[in-house]
Amino acid sequence: MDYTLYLCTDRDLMSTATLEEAVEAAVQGGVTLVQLREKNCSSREFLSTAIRIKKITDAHQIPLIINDRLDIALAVDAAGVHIGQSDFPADTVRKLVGPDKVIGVSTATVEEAIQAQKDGADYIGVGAMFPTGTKKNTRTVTMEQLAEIRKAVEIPIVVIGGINEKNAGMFCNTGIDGLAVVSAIIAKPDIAEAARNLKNIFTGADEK
Ligand code: TZP
Ligand code: MG
Repeated sequence: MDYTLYLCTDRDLMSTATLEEAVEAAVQGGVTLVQLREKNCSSREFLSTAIRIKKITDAHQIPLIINDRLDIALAVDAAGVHIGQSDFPADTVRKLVGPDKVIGVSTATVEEAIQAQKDGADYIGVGAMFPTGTKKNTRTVTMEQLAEIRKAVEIPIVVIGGINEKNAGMFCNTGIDGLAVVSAIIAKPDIAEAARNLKNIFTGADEK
């Protein structure tokens, strides 16, 4: 898995008419992983969206992760599922999805990160690193706490929450594996360009 640039979708924020267009553009721009995050739709709609988005990610050989819903992840044979601290614990999810699916867990403390790793998570999302309007009731993680979490676990870490072109460079030498981004990609008028810029900043490709 390449965690370098992880797009989490949000149809309320996308600059395009359809989610398919947004995901296609983001993939063109170099996103390495896509998480389908649907907060306000029926199970049936979530399923049909997942089927449509997976056609795009499959065509580009990009893994698709489903937010919250392991049943949908299994139904569409997604690469994995991403769960939060109020969802089923990762060890329970692991029993249900088997050894091959990727499990990501949202964490904001060293304790949660260690627990996620112990429970069989493949990666953790750490944040919110910065204020964000995309999700309500986030907990804040400082750069110092991130460094503690990095020391405490071996599994890959993606940072999330308010990541944009201005602050992405702060993560270059932190030992983390990638940037997870919603609005700074999907809400931009040119989604592909936004993805390309963020990836270049994080990988150091735009350093002279
Ligand atoms: N989890 C923690 S912060 C957040 C999620 C899903 C939202 C991140 O969105 P943005 O637009 O990249 O700040
Ligand atoms: Mg969740």
